[in-house]
Amino acid sequence: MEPSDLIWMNGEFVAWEDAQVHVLTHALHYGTSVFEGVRCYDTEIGPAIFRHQDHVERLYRSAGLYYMDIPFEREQIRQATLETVARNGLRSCYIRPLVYRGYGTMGLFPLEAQVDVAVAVWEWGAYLGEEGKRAGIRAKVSSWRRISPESLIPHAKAGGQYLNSVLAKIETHKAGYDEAILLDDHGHVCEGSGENIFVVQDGVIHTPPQTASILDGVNRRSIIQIAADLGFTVVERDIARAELYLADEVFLSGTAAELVPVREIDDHQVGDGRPGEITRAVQTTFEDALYGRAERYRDWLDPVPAVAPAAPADRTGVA
Ligand code: PPE
Repeated sequence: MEPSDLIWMNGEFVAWEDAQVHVLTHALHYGTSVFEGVRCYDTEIGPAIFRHQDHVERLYRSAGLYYMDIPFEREQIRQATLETVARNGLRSCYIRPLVYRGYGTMGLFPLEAQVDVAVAVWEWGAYLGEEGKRAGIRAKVSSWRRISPESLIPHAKAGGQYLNSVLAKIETHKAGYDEAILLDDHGHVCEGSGENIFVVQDGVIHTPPQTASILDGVNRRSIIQIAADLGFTVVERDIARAELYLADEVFLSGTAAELVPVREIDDHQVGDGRPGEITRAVQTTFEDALYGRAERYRDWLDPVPAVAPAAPADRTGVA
């Protein structure tokens, strides 16, 4: 990864290499953390964070689902994030807000373990490759099912839950594919290891519903809105595995990945093996929204104020 200069930790800026935790940090042992993945783009109106408030909101909801009280207000986290991007002198970057149970308490009863917060930013290119975004990727349906709502909370973006994605990712990587598609515990199509999924058939866009153990993706919502604005019909419904193979077009969406066409699934070519027309149309408008080229979606951008990069350990004034 590409280190930047400063990381915000519990209200202070610390040097990248000093942003450390104790080995007995609760979250390291039990996965008791929640996080976000957010991106800042060098847009038409300057550096701006895409759907920032929506990500902050989901962070608080994920924390709440695991009974974690974040010791900062939403607006403090938002300001800290804007300042972290600005002070690192970055015009575009990936942003990782992290809330985790810290050092001082061991054992599975976590409510007395302190809750720490960090925001890190760094330059991170196309998650599934530039070529993947352009020409499409090859996916495999994982033998691992997506975490069930009977055991965990698919709607929470929680650290420990990602062991499920990690297993699926390793399996598909070893088998020579670019990405995993997970089914839910009923065998319906759920999502990628770190992306939501869309399936186009006969001109209609389908995506699994909230009840299919998905993470409620911020980009999923953006794509549903953009597709509707472009005049396409979007239907949220259960999708059978075979529909992946029979689809005209399939694509994935996520903050890290952005919008990525899928050209092959389990060695079945999707459509003619090239990104389809609907995928292209939605991708173009989506990227216009990310880069501030589409007036209509300017509300989705949270501009980063100009701040001179500063030395480590300066107080932010928001703690
Ligand atoms: N499902 C999962 C399981 C998921 O992790 C993500 C984001 C999504 C769907 C899409 O959500 P959204 O980004 O709000 O549209 N995955 C994040 C983490 C990736 C990582 O490797 O770390 C991301 O894209 O930032």
